[in-house]
Amino acid sequence: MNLQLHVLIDPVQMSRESLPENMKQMAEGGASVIQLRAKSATTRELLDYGQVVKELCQQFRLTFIVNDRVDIALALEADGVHVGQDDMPVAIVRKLAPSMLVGLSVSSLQEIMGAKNCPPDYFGLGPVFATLSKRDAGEPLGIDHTKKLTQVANTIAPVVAIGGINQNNVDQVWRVGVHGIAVISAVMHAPDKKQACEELLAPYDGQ
Ligand code: TZP
Ligand code: MG
Repeated sequence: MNLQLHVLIDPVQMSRESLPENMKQMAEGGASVIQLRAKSATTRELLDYGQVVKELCQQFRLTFIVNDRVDIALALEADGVHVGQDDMPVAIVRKLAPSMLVGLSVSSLQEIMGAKNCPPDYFGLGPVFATLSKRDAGEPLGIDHTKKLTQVANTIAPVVAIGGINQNNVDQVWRVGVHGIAVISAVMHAPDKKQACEELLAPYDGQ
């Protein structure tokens, strides 16, 4: 699975009408995963918007992951689901959705070690830097701590870094040995989504 660049999208920041062009641009720019993360959407909105996202992911060969909601991921036949520490445990997701990729958010050594017995397919580790996109994201880890946690976490599951990552600081993030990065604002706020993705991937040396 290509974990390099996850873009998290929602119907507020990316209207349904704009999805075809925006997702085409993101795919051309090198995005590999689209995660549907819509905290304020109703179940029906998630299903309707998610169906469009899913079809475009198939068209542009992007991996489609749903945040939080195993039921929505199953209903949409998504490629995966991303859960947090307060969501359904990975072991239960595996039982309900055995063929689905599972991502798990972690932000401490304790949370990383807690995943050892039933590892996810990848970790979402962060927030690396301060972020305005998630109110309860907690204190930024900073680059040095991110590096230490990444080294441990990578022995359990590949790490995807998240939180405040943008075109100006992404080179530091790639240098700590992560397998991928996940962003919201660095792509949502960029007028040219293809260029935004290309710039995030430019310092990646494939190590
Ligand atoms: N989890 C940790 S930080 C974050 C999430 C979902 C938000 C990332 O958004 P941004 O705009 O890339 O900082
Ligand atoms: Mg969650």
